[in-house]
Amino acid sequence: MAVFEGNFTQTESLRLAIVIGRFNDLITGKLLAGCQDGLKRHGVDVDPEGAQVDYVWVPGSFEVPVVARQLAMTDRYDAVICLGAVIRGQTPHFDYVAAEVAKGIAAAGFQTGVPVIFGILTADTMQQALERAGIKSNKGWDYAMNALEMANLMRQLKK
Ligand code: INI
Repeated sequence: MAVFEGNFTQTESLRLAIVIGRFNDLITGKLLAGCQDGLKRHGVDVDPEGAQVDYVWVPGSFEVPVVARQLAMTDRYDAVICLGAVIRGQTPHFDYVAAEVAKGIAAAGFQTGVPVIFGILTADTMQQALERAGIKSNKGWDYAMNALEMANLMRQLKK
């Protein structure tokens, strides 16, 4: 028998897609920068003109799942990373958006068999979101690592 675990070192042949919500782009832009930094420092060519990463911008987090599913269905990608920022306001809008995005991203991965990374930051305030998008740490880096680990793991499991 065996133990399977994804690594972060065999990255040169990976193909990734990153879907980014433009809503709260002060935050999502920083998440994207953290994500690219993590990928780059693990050997991934993050240049949009290069062969490894495609980028797709959508209006907001609510639109992320349908695009993530479409990308995953193409069979072109080892993982799809979803980046968004849902920040609680004065209305219940937050709850609707956050719940649907979480369900939709889970469904996109489950239906296609491609790892779809849940990089949607949910926060009560802009300050809280900023702290997780670069002021203290940058969750974008973690999402990059999650994608590399899952992409490598799935390749191992398919052999
Ligand atoms: N989209 C976000 O990504 N974050 C939010 O905090 C947010 N709020 O709170 O409204 C948000 N709304 C837009 C939504 O994602 C859709 O783009 C819009 O409803 C059109 O479908």
